[in-house]
Amino acid sequence: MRFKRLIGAAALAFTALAAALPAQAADYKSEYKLSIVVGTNFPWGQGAVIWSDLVRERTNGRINIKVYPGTSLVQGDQTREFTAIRQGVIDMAIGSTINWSPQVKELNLFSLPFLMPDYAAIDALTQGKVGEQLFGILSKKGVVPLAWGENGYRQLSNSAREVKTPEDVKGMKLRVVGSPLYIDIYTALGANPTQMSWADAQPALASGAVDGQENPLSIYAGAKLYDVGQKFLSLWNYVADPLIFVVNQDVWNSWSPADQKIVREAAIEAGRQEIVIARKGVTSTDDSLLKEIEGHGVKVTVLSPEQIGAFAKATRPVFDKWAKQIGPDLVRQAQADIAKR
Ligand code: X2X
Repeated sequence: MRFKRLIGAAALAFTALAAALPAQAADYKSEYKLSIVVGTNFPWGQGAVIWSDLVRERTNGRINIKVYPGTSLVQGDQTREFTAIRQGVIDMAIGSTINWSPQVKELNLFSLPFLMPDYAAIDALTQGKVGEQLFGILSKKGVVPLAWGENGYRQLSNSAREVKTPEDVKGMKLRVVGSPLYIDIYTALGANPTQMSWADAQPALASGAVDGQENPLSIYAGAKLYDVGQKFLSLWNYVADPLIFVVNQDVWNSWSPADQKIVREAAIEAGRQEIVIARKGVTSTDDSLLKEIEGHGVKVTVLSPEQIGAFAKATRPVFDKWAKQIGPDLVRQAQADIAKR
């Protein structure tokens, strides 16, 4: 009897131990869903591939990431991506600040027209105090921010005419992204902006339902927008959207500290590499992507500082209105860090 009880106790203890020991591994999912907006042939998507490959290798497959392009986990509606990450419908993502700005108003900072005149200005924000503050804000919203990447400076294309002055965009029907700030910018310029997802934008451009759009050159070229009549391209660097690597908070908590470290370091490494890829071919020392675009019969217009000044002046009220909503202190910090870059 006593013996039996002993055996019973031992069996119980063993079961408890068995349950406790592999608990951590058992909590791991067989697949982690990583959301991005475009495909893996774009710099953005390459960043996702680099991140997931590094993590898979370094965790010996414990963390197996699958990339879901086209924001397919939210049926292409990229403005719902952030909410889906918080809710755990999406485990991890590399997201554009623009797409998450409806839920995180401070991310509109990067969309303030003509705030960041060059790459050093973008870096001064993402790699400095502003970046830290934004990561702090994200951390309180159910996601763990890990690293910065870049979609790029957004340039304006259209099928109708060369754009050099605000006058030129008057009445133009333009597809814009998911922050109301963009509606304000193009309304201030006298254009006719309409908000739609990237998935809807491409057929709308092809059918001529809209005249133009704005996107980084890597997206313009990767999606072959020159083949859907977008033959006029104005380079004006008016805004740029950084990308942010994040993991859902609960998913993050389910990983061992050692695995968390691997995922974080891999994100930082992938982010660095992705930024290099995103900036390739669009600088004065390497303009190969621009040349490729021109090769498709596109009229590329590089706006002069004076021409850019006219657009900055016309959109200044939008800047001021949104600076208040974003937070005047954060905007002042950004301007100070850009000034001393
Ligand atoms: O929708 C866009 O324009 C894109 C692909 O650049 C973003 O996701 C912000």
